[in-house]
Amino acid sequence: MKKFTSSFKDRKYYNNNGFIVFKSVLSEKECEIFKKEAHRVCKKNITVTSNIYRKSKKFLGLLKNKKILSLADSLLKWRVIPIGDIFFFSKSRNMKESGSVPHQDNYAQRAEYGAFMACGVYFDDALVDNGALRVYPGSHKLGEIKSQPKPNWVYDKNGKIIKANPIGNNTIIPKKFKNKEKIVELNAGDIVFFHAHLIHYAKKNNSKTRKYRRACYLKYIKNGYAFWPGWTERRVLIDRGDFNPKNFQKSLKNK
Ligand SMILES: O=C(O)CCC(=O)C(=O)O
Repeated sequence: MKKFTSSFKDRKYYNNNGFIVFKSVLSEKECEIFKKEAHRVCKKNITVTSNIYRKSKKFLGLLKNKKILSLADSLLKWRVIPIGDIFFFSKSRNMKESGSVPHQDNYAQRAEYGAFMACGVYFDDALVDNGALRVYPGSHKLGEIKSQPKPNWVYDKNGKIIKANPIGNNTIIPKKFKNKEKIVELNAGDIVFFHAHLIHYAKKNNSKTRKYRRACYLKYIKNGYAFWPGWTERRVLIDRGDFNPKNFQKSLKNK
């Protein structure tokens, strides 16, 4: 069976570039199940949906997926804890979605440099045509960059989300990174980890042939690190469900 841990080479790549792709982590069948589930829980409200795990046990399970957690732990060389997610339908020409603008995720949930990481899980192929993710390799090394934030969502008077604005805080791309943009094309089942300070964005899906670019971004914090949960999404620590108190007792006895 394929081993799902990051190697020394993977860590080196992630530390240098601020992101890394792992191919075929989910099967085609798993992707189909997650797509169906997203449509079931969101019904006709096809827009960017944060914390979809609060509506769905399947997505809660995705945050605790053993392969993803093992890759994440080994990449940061630290136990990571899930704190939330954000699901994108990226439906072609959808009026309720607007893609995203360049941003560093550390504006929406904040933590010490290097303590927080996102994991994009792709359920459809994501190519230039339907708005693949774009990153600025190495930009995470700059730390926090100036931005011009705007609200991510438009609400009705009852507080219900009507549509998503371009997601992100409009990071001002530093001059030396302006021509460094890299398009990360992915296939269904691939995942991409990225550092909380990596500048990234994705254009709106305007494809004539690819109806969706469904992806869920899982958010992880290093165990024991404090974080600010964000005003709108109010992230919380989520139990991974893989802590065995018996093993913990044993490890104390062996000390
Ligand atoms: O896939 C997208 O549309 C962009 C997602 C993104 O930038 C994010 O969740 O931080």
